[in-house]
Amino acid sequence: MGGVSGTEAMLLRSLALTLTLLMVSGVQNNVKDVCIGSPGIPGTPGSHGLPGRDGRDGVKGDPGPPGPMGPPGGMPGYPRPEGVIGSPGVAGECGEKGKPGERGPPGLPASLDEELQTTLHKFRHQILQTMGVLSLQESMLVVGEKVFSSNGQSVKFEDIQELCARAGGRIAAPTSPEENEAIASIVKKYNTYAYLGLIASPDSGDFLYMDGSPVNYTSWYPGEPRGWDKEKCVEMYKDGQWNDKNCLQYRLAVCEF
Ligand code: MAN
Ligand code: CA
Repeated sequence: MGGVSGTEAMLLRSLALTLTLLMVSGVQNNVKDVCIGSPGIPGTPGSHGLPGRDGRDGVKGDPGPPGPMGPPGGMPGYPRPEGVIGSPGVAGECGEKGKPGERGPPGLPASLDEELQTTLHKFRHQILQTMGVLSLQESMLVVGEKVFSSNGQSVKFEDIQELCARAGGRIAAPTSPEENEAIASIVKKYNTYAYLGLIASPDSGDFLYMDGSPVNYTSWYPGEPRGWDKEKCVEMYKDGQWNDKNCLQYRLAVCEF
């Protein structure tokens, strides 16, 4: 029995190996390190670790700015609802006058146009009726081509001109003894002097008709005109004689047509 069997030898070798390994790996049970020297220099920092895991989702951000306009050719949108119809606009300016039309077909000679003859007869009859009434009332005096009339009003020279023009005539101006007598009869009837349609020329002082032509007939009262540049108008006395007079008196309005 003094020898070591094979099995025992094997166990012993295993134990020795285990102890050797334990000693080499530095693991020692119940063994306390006892350091005698000064502490060593710290080692160099280790290299960066691996990136960490993604974090959790953040809160929702603000809406971004509108994007650029897309290319043309998109789908048409829905039509908008119709609004109330507005009031019509102001009429435009008149256009230019058109060209005259073509010449019409030839008509009948007036003497053979029965409709025209009937109309003319009717007109003549109506005009004679009207003139008969006005003459009877002494509202009008016919002398040749002219008709004289007054409404009995006395106004200034300029107002007589306006009054006669509005009636379609002009202030009465005698161009003959007959016309002068007709106007004088109206002056007598209303017992009021009348202004005549004559005015002194600003240049010469000569008396002119309202159209600027020189008088071809006069009936001055003896010694008149003598108003020089002060009396530019002409009044008719009741005997039919004339006096130059300022234009601002109230005188009978006698018109001729
Ligand atoms: C007044 C005015 C004049 C006129 C003289 C005549 O002075 O009527 O026009 O010439 O009388 O005496
Ligand atoms: Ca005078």
